[in-house]
Amino acid sequence: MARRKIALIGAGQIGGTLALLTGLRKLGDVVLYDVVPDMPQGKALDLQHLAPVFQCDFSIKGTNDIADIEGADVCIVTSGLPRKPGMSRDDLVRTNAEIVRTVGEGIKKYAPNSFVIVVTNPLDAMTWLMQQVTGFPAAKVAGMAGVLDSARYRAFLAEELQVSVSSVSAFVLGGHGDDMVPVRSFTTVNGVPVANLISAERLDAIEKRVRGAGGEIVALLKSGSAFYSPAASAIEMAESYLLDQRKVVAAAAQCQGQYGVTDGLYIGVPVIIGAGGIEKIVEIPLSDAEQSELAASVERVKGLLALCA
Ligand code: TXD
Repeated sequence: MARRKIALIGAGQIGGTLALLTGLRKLGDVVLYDVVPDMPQGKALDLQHLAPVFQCDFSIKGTNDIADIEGADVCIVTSGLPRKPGMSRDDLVRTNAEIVRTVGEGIKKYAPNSFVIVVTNPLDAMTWLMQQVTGFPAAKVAGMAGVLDSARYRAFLAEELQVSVSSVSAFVLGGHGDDMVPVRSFTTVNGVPVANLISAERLDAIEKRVRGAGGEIVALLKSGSAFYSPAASAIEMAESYLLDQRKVVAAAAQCQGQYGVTDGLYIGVPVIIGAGGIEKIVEIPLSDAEQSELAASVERVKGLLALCA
């Protein structure tokens, strides 16, 4: 059986890390595309030299021609500008909307059967725009943010309790913004509700840090934003699709009434990802507070869509 083909649209900090992780996880062959002349070719050559060291057989092509993504099974889109200190994710909307519109046309033309994972911020609006531009079925266009935000929640809880990260299960839903919704009522440590293990005050502080975790990294890096954990999170979604793992993760998916969200809006919800893409949106009972926080997050995302038109 031929190796699968993964197209990475954007070869910057996250794109380059995606290429590395795709090779190490042996997910398939890689096309690394960017508009910066020669840069993706340089990163691809570097990764080709890595392959023998880690004994991972995969081909990788760096290119400035989007036609080279022809026939890709998965497209992971990171093309766009990252935040600078003091900027919100939403400040990127106009610039990145133009970029996403351009690459979306290329994906529609050259990879019409691919599963598209959008990473570019503002995430929920860019994922909605990608689905609009490609016209792909909603199940084949998803946004990566919930896996990352949930991982941040899990990491902080594991640190607080001094337990293995693999023992912590968490959901962070809603838009990928400061109003994201850590769902405390469904966050557990090996099945034990986290509220039974950590005080409400500490959980409030941890959840505040989760919402601000992206900005905390931007402030420390001074230029650029997080890239290792976003790349790893997108790889988990791609792997669940390519290997039909049917993992239940938080991801930006198109809602048609679920969680009271209608008119095809993309927002972070629990989903099953398998060979069909977003196989199902899983509806979990939220507390009144969690539901109203989600509704507020939805309103913010709606406001961004108007700026994408
Ligand atoms: O959880 C999440 N979804 C977020 C997403 C987590 C962290 C970063 N988030 C966003 O991802 C960030 O705000 C940006 O919008 C994207 C990509 O972040 P990255 O750190 O990888 O940015 P870089 O290093 O600037 O890389 C972006 C690349 C860069 O090399 C540009 O030349 C390229 O995108 N680019 C393009 N490639 C192809 N086609 C076009 N039109 C294009 N325009 C820019």
